Amino acid sequence: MGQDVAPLVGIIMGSTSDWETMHHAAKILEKLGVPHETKVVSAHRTPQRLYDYATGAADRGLKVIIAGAGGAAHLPGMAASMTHLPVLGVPVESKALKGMDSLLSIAQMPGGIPVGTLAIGKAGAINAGLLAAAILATSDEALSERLQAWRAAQTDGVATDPE
Ligand code: RP5
Repeated sequence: MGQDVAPLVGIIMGSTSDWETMHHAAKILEKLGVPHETKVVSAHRTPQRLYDYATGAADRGLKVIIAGAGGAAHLPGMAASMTHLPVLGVPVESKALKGMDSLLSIAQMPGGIPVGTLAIGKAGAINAGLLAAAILATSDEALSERLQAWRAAQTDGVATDPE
């Protein structure tokens, strides 16, 4: 998004290697005209960066955080533990366990600190973007109309015949 627009959604990921998946969240937000930012923030390798990001997110004007990570994916849960903003977790497909490790790490939060967990990989990243937009659209009529138009176009794009 334009540099001069304050981001409403923060997309964070554990590694630059997650961008291949997480850019799908950014792409859908771009399409829907939702200002967002993207950062590499690792729970394991850059814990201080995570602390600073999560504790400062609300004060900087962010409304939703999308966090993608793979393997022992602590990023979404740790981020959620340090902010009251809604956190959407995207399990990135890992090499060893195809993302099942990421999915379970993100989904199995103990009661009290929720993370809205999406599907593994690209579908999860797209849906995290759509869900973030839907959350923001509850108090933004123009965005709500753009989101509804996007969904209607998707519906119109579904063929009736398989070939
Ligand atoms: C996690 O480890 C990241 O979220 C990434 O999915 C995974 C592998 O990271 P790299 O070794 O590719 O940097 O922390």
